[in-house]
Amino acid sequence: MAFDLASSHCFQFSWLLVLVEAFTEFVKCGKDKIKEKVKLSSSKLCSYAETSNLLKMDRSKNLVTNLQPQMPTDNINLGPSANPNAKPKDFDFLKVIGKGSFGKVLLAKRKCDGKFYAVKVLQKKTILKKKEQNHIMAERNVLLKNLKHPFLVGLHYSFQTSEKLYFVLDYVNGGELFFHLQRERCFLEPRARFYAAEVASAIGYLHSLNIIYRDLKPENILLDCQGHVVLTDFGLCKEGMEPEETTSTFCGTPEYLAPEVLKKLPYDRTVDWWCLGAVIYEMLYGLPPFYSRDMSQMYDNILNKPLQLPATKTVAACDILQGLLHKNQKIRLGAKMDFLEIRHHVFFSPINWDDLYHKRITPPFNPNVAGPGDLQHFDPEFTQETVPSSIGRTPDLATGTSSASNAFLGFSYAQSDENFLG
Ligand code: ISQ
Repeated sequence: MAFDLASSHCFQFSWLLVLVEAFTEFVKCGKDKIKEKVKLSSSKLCSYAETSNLLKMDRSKNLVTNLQPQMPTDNINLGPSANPNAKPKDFDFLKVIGKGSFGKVLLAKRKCDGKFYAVKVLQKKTILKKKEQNHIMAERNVLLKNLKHPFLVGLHYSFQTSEKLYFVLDYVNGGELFFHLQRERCFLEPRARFYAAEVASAIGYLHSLNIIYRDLKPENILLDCQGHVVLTDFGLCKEGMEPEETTSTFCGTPEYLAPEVLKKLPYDRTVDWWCLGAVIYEMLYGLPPFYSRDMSQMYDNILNKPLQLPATKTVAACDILQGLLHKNQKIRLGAKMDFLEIRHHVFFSPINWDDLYHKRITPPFNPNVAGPGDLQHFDPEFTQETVPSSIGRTPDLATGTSSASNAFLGFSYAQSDENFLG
């Protein structure tokens, strides 16, 4: 009998987190350690009346208290986005439209209704091999939080086979902000302000849920068909960060690494405001701040070189860049009041934030896409790649009892059916 948390209104995200944590630990440390963890987790869980009921239900099914290595993974549906009936065969996979930290994003057409989606496909094995399962767990947990914001990519549902994870996302075809920026070298201030405000609004929302985005860069900022910003790639989001907390896990893109991240010091949500500063800087000046072709020189610049702002921009623009790109995270703009400080900065004074949120501001640039199948704004480097080679040819195990499979409980589970791999 299926254990369907998604349809239970007792569903608590904290409950899910503890389970996921436990299973991750299982793969990493083996059975003994996980039993300990589950014991601990159970007592934590029992403080919630509703989850306590769920736990009792689990006990009768040996799902939580009697973890065995052979535990089946094909009948657990933990999250609101998991679709137990979905399978790869539901889609025609057409093109590679992006490469993320853990996998690829494919343009896919759903056979039943002809709708286009961006399907993010992640290899469980790769993730485990890279010992990055915690990160992908973070991605999944973040996605399972049912995030909804006008400038965050929408997740329709998720599913898995024994080898892969699939996230069915909105297909956004206005192109990467980076793609447009490269074509135009730099943007004028009003255009940069508009994108920066939509990005800041999405980051503010994530922060309000204790999620740090961490990997803000132009490649992760897409435009929709109208020209509004859509942030993608939650693979590196760090969740569950209370305002005072920090983390020292290294993640990010070299150009936009904040000094504290480079130094592997603990960092907090102000890292996202540094990245916003880096994006604004690149939009206005055409290159990342502290840029050097020599990577080690650039690292040194980020750590030691004072920010230089050629006086071709307004005082407001220079001031927000100085504030966001402060090497000391304690005095960086956003360190005290987070998003509030950013929205009240004079650089954003022309922005009506309520209008912005409701997409009542006409975007400064219309990507002019012909339709959902229009790939003109995607880098040919991706779009010319054929699907078969890009998602790998490894056979998918049918049993789902490997440690790779066990590590990804929480997705709906479909029998292997990946003939499209060729
Ligand atoms: C949605 N549409 C186009 C490209 C994408 C890349 C990553 C995630 C979602 C996407």
